[in-house]
Amino acid sequence: MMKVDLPGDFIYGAATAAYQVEGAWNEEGRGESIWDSFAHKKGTIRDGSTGDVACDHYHRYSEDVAIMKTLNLDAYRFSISWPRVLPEGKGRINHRGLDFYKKLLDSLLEHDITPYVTLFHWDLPFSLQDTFGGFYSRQCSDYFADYAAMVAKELGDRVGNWITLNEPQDYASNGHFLGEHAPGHKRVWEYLKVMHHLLLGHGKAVQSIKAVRPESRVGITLNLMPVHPRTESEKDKNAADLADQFMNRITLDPLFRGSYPEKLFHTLRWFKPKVKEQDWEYITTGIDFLGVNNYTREFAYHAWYIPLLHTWMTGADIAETEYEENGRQYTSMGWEVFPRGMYDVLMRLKNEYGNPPVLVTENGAAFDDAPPVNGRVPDEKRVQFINGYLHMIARALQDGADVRGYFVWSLLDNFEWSVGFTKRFGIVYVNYETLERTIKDSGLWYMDFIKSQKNRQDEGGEG
Ligand code: IFM
Repeated sequence: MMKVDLPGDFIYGAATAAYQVEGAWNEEGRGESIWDSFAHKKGTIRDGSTGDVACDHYHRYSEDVAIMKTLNLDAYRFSISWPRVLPEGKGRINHRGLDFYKKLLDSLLEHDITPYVTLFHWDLPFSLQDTFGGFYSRQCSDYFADYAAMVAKELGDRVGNWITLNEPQDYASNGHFLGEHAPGHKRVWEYLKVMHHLLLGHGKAVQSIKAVRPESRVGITLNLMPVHPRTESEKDKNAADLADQFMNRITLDPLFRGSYPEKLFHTLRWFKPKVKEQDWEYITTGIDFLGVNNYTREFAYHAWYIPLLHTWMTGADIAETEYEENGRQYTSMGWEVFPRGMYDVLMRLKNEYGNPPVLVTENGAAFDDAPPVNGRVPDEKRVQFINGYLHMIARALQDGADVRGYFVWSLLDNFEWSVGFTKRFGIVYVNYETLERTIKDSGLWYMDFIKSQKNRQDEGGEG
């Protein structure tokens, strides 16, 4: 096990998202989301499952908060289901939905666990999709900002840290380009427009939250990963550069530089969004922290039909099981375990994007866990995974990156989007029949790790 030393004020957390854990999909006034309608359609989810019940976190949140306390977590990142609080996406407020979040927040605060609240983790109110085309329409950015302001007003006495969007690039590409996620569109022409409207919505939301709660800290979470050429050929290098623009710079450049990556916009020039001068004022609104989700790296290669294509396109083809190939370990998503990628992403932010304060808002792995035996779930590979990535975070910190915290994905095994319950990312095992929770060995390891980091600091050994 690699030794990891992190700073005294480093934040240790775990993350989830509403549709993946809450369940209670049609209870107490919740409206329908695009994920409800998508998952209810035959053939969309690998195991035919839905998030109707998921982990039943909606009814079992007290038990889950108690688990977080046992794990010594400082913080919990979760998301608000937009249609639970605004069933039509705008206008009428569902106070019973807000009450759920108030109870969850009160319980966290009583246990001294700091909430980090994501406002949009992909479960768009169905009615906004149906009526306006969702984020394909510019209007949606205003509805998002209004929703953010309403939630900040209602919950801002309990929440100091907001994350506007989770992984906008993933939402736009999987939902509107590949059609693997809700709303299930395979429409290449929607990708850049949806991206732009999401980023615009983010900027407007930062401003609307600050207008209501000036003291709040607001950030955005991006999925970032190194993209390497598959070979050293010029063609593959060009493909890697373009793929990097498609996956990483599509969000980083607008947020931190006030521009879109040129080569990508040239390649997709027929599908460019309408960008107004004023949009940049919103999009570049200062953030208090950047959320980074990193799991793996990508390889890119040239293809004659569209040089943009690379292994990411086969992401639709998620593996059946974990495996090893050429000395490399792959998770059961088929994602290469590549801790060095975390270091590279963090150093890139330092060197190329002004070294923003970073929270690693997601990192973790799906492995083929067996059900508990005598209350134990041995998941050594996940322990190695988390330890390896934390080690790289510590290295990036030593080399000057400004990393403030780490949230493991995920607290619980949960509904993994298009592959349903076939993948387990949790540090806590969930039996989907009984909904019983069992802390896996990785959870016990994380619990001890957090404690030992804090003990070291108490003993004055920090640094
Ligand atoms: O489960 C997802 C999460 O919702 C967003 N980031 C990646 C995770 C693993 O695929």
